[in-house]
Amino acid sequence: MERTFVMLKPDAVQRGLIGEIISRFEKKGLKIIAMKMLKIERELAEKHYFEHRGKVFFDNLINYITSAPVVAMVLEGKNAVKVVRSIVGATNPSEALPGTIRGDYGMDIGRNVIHASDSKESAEREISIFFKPNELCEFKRIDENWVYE
Ligand code: D4T
Repeated sequence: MERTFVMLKPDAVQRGLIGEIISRFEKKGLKIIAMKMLKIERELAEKHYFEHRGKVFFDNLINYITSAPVVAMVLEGKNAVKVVRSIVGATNPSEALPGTIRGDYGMDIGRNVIHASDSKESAEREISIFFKPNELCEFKRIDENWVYE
């Protein structure tokens, strides 16, 4: 089983999309093993997006992500990183396919609703930034034998 990090961005929270988005992951069969709502401090935002430091959109990205609360979570499942990225859709919502979260709920790259880790390594790094090890819950979901062969 693999773990990935997902964050519902301030626009998702402000637009009342938390439940809709979480339910897509639950129905798919992904297991939520950690979740919290928080207002991201600038320092944390800059750490999370360190790879974009110096780019033209960096300041706007940090202002946006720190502007209102977010919902951070860890999802677990077979090939979770890849599966979640495909549910999330392309970075730019105007190019994201209908049926994906960004394709269904977004219009602008600077308001793209959700973040999901793009590799196993990023997932591990991002999970450790947002969660302490004892905040990750190990449990068996009752439907696991019906989700997996
Ligand atoms: P995140 O990291 O938010 O899940 O997005 P992606 O993984 O899909 O895309 P990314 O890292 O390339 O971009 C991070 C973040 O920056 C915003 N952005 C990106 C932007 O405002 N303008 C741009 O030109 C790009 C490339 C959107 C997502």
